[in-house]
Amino acid sequence: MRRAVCPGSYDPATNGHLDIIERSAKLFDEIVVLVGINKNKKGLFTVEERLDMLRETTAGLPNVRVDSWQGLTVDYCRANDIVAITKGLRSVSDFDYELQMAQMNHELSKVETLLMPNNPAYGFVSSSLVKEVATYGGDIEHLVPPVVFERLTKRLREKDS
Ligand code: COD
Repeated sequence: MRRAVCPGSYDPATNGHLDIIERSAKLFDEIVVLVGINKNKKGLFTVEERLDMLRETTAGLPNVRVDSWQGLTVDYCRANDIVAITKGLRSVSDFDYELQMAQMNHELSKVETLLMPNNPAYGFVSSSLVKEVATYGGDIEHLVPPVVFERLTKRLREKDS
């Protein structure tokens, strides 16, 4: 079985993430959507909440599962017999950063990285911009999965009250 991971913070997942997950799922027998735990960065959503939203969002993709990990992505790959990391590329600045990480990860573990050009419909979408726009009442419903829209709206309302 050939497995790959789609790592990210997913705070929260967007339709840009989902596009990369769906396309990755067509290329491998199994995809693990991996939420990276960063103890130094407090997200808007807890890791459990992110996993929950990702589970609901990917429920229709039978070869996709969801997990979390604190540490190097390549260590997760080694421990779980995973041969590749898949990432989306939105811009030249993404490319510079992702290329360096891909080379480091290969050096550390021989795990390959697949860099996929993003769907242009979501080229401007990031978790942080979605949160910022939603905070000021902008419409982001078409940019995120339905469960994310629902929980993001609720979370921002709770923060306001
Ligand atoms: N369209 C297409 N792809 C997208 C979009 C979009 N609109 N938005 C995001 N993506 C893709 C990108 O490939 C991005 O890399 C990935 O989704 C994740 O994005 P985020 O914003 O959720 O996550 P990041 O960039 O904060 O994730 C960082 C990781 C957790 C992947 C990274 O820090 C990591 O691998 N950490 C573990 C420690 C480690 O191994 N470090 C690397 C050492 S070389």
